[in-house]
Amino acid sequence: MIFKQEFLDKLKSAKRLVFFTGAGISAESGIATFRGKDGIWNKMKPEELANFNAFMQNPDLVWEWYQHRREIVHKTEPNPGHFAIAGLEKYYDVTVVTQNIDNLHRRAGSKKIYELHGNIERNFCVECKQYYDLSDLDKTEGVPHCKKCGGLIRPDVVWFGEFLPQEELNGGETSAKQSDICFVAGTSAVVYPAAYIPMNAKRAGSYIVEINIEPTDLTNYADYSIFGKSGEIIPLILKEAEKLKSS
Ligand code: BJW
Ligand code: ZN
Repeated sequence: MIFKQEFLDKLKSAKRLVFFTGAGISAESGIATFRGKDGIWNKMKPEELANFNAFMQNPDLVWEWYQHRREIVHKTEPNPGHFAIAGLEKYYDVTVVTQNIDNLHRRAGSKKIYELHGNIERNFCVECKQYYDLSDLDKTEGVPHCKKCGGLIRPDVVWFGEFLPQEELNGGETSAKQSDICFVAGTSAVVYPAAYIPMNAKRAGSYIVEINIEPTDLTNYADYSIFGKSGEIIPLILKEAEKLKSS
């Protein structure tokens, strides 16, 4: 792969990198994306499962859906894309701003991570807000109940119509605005307010590099679009950085 010279120049002078990531970065680990031809939501309507009303109407079904996805996440490993992002920390101040709930960036060794849509390992009581790690919960059939107040326990993820965690959103947005290069990897960039982050980064002067297997809503906005699998492209970027930063 030959990268555009303008991008290589940016990579040489850059100090701060942001990786704004979505489901596509975990696709090569075996986790299905939401949209696109193999997306889980071609088979299941998101509004039926990923919103609070759906949970209250059918908590067992929604809980079982998350349990199923947890099993998949526990069986998978970070892929070369996740590891290369962590590897770039040797040369840059790297911040990951992820829409993913799967923990794979952390497991790959990235240190500074903002999770915009929560984390599938955490849960909380809808009544008293008590937090529960998965290990704190007895394995039950269907949705577990709070040990303090008996309320329903839900995954700590952000559903449609819910606010994003303010500190994560602010932290992610600020890092992206301050970055020299903002990579946008494996996201369709259609879910807001997360999708505003790379746009605001560009307005603040960052150089936007998209990595995706196909064009997205962001492609016209990006300074450079690299079409290919993130698990193949990002390791090549790490190799370039190694050369540039040691020369
Ligand atoms: C590869 C690859 C490989 C594959 N290599 N690439 C402004 C305008 C319009 C609508 C709104 C707006 N503001 C708010 C809204 C409403 C709504 C929204 O955005 N709707 C749009 C869909 C139209 N937003 C919200 O409701 C948000 N909350 C909110 O706004 O609060 C304020 C409010 C409060 C009260 C009332 C009203 C408003 C919350 C959004 C929460 C999103 N939650 C989910 C579920 C999380 C939990 C779970 O996982 O179950 O988050 S939805 C789902 O989409 C998930 C993802 O994080 C998110 C983004 O998806 P992502 O990551 O981009 O995945 P895909 O599948 O879409 O794309 C994968 C990409 O990878 C593709 O492009 C592939 O090509 C690519 N790919 N393999 C590289 N190997
Ligand atoms: Zn409770």
